[in-house]
Amino acid sequence: MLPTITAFENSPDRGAGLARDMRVRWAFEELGQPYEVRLVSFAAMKEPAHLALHPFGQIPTYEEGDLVLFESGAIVLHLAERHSGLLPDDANGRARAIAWMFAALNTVEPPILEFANARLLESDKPWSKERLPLVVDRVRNRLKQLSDCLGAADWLDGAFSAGDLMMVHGLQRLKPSGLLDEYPGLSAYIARAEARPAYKRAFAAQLAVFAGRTSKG
Ligand code: GTB
Repeated sequence: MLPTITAFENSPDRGAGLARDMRVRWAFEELGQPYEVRLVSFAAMKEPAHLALHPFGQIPTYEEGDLVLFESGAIVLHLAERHSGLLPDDANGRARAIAWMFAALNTVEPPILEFANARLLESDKPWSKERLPLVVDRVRNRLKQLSDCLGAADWLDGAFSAGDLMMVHGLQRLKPSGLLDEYPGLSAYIARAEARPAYKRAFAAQLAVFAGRTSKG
């Protein structure tokens, strides 16, 4: 039995690759491991069968035999630990790559999500205009720090790792805002990641879900 992940049946991003199944698909592709996808509707995600896999009723989930996982970071780490290709062999390099995964999830992504929510969900609030610049400043601060840290390197710490995978996918959420244009080093970093054959395969697979829906009308 192949491992099975869940993904949106009808992703609100219309196949832009921003939903978090994309991270897991990308990891599978980098590691050369086959997988299956079960598509779930928004309603099904809140049903007991899915809640038994994911306590918060979200995607992605991961099932492999007796093992059920949720949280994209935990799933990518699980895959990276079991197959070679996304974590360095040496113990210290491995620990640093995992630290970058946590940095992506805990330090860089939160202000990005706060910004996305402020734009999407709070723009009609009377206080929104006053708050938004503060939220944008927090994003800019992190992008500057990350850009300085990356410098002229291709990847965050040596070879491409699960840390880069998680970081790039978090940063991509900013694309529509234009903020990334202020950091050419980060834009080039994202472009390098998107040029990877594994990324392209994963992107095409999730886009096919959206294309399949639209061709059915
Ligand atoms: N911390 C969890 C993880 O990393 O796995 C977060 C999982 C999560 O946020 N899942 C979202 C979900 O299931 C989909 S990816 N939401 C449904 C719900 O909560 O009811 C987040 C996402 C959604 C949509 C876009 N988009 O349209 O651009 C981008 C990202």
